[in-house]
Amino acid sequence: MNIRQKVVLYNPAAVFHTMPLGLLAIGSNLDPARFDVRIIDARIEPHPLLAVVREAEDAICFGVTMLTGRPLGDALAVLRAVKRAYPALPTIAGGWHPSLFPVETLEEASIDIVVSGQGERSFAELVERLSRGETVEGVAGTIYRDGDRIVKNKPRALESLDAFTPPNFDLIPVERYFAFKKRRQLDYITSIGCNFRCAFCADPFVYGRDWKAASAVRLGEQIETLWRRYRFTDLNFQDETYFTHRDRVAEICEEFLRRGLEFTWAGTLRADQGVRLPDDVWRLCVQSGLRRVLVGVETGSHKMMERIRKDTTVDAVLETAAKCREHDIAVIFSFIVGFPDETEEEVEATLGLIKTLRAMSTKFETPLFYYKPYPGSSLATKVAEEMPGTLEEWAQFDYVAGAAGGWVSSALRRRIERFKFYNRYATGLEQGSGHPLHRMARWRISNDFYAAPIEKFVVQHFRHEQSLS
Ligand code: B12
Ligand code: SF4
Repeated sequence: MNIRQKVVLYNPAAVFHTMPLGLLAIGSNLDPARFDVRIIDARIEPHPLLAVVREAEDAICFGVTMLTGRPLGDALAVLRAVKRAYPALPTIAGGWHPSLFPVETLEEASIDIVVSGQGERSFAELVERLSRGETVEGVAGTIYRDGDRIVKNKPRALESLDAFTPPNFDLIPVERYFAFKKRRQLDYITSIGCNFRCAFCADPFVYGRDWKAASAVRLGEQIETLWRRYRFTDLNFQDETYFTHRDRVAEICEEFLRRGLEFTWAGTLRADQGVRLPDDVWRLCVQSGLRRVLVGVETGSHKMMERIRKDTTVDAVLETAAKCREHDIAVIFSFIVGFPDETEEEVEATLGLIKTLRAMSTKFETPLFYYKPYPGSSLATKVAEEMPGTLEEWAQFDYVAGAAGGWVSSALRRRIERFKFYNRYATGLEQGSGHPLHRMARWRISNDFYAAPIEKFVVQHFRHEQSLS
């Protein structure tokens, strides 16, 4: 007889096929001898709602991870269906949105418990309680509804990832993710939180500027096991700031090299970290397979960098860019525009920096996003009246279409939209560098001429696609 109790976890629909690392983390920290963890990911499952309702029938709880925006809307639809089918089944919400808004999340009748912040330990304790039919009173890191009351247990301090069982990728069909991604790329996370304080980012609110990481030797062991098992060819580190400790970065590279692991890898880098990284560590990174870094630049204006508390400089961005070019590393420099009170001059400084970076290397990409406010930050308080109030409204909050906030003038919005379009095609990555659209886009960007954007109308008419910016 199977005495393992079933725990069903759901990853809502979203763009891209990044592996569900949050659910893998919490699912892997339940005792496999006692709990049978089923992860259903709407991005790869043909009939996710049916699968959830079928699996949840004999489960002891149902957990959902929630990102703000469309994934939240999908999560709510599934939670409501599960609650309708099994009113007594405890439902748990975790991840970024519930961590930012635990009380508002619990106002939704189909959610019983919220796990705020790092989930491994809180979820394991919670499931223990539920498996014994006990209440969750006193389980740190959780907030729950008790009748009409919302009860907040004390928060849980962040723990090093070394304290947990590493993610068991057998809980998901890894080959199917490879197929959707069209490459044998494994996603992995080596640290949680971030020490910085950027005023537009969710991380400082959720993790209180704390940062905890797995040690290099342990990571080396885990990655070697996974590489031998899945033979991935690329490793995508999803850390907020992978390059936080340069010694750890160097040690991880040495682990990869010492173990003879052969794959490329990518990670997140702040511009100031790039400046501080010694040349021998840059070389070690490249030697161990570094192919690309993601640098959140956000703005080309010094004043705006200060207002958003980025704690770095435009010069640092350019210096890091020069180093990446020297070491032949690809970079995604991501930018944000449309901050409240951002002046035209500041926007122009951002567009100017994008042009400078793009001209430095064909391996540099420069996606541009519109600012979206989150409460708690000094920036968001300036546009408080435009912010959603309820869970339902947050679910409608459209990130993917990338609309500008109501505070951005229509003239500026038009300027940005046209710049984004031509900037994208000017790289030559979309159509190939000899294509007429590419040549036209380069000419427009170089001459700052965006009137009568016929190419834009034509492309948008024939191509309906979803992107994150
Ligand atoms: C991969 C990723 C995505 C993937 C999502 C993959 C998926 N699973 O569906 C994709 C590409 C779709 C995505 C999209 C976006 N993302 Co994103 N993304 C990430 C990223 C880089 C990694 C997430 C991850 O796997 N982390 C590793 C795991 C282990 O951590 P975790 O998910 O937080 O899980 C832990 C806890 O949260 C908790 N937990 C999580 N789920 C659950 C569930 C239960 C039941 C429990 C108990 C606990 C629990 O326990 C876990 C272990 O400790 C994070 C940054 C980061 N490092 O986390 C940003 C991040 C989550 N994204 C962010 C943003 C802003 C976006 C976009 C808006 C980007 C954009 N400009 O367009 C879009 C929005 C999506 C949309 N609305 O459609 C923000 C926060 C967004 C928010 N408030 O929800 C983050 C934090 C980045 C940042 N610092 O700004 N993203
Ligand atoms: S460095 Fe990145 S993760 Fe850290 S607070 Fe700033 S934007 Fe957020």
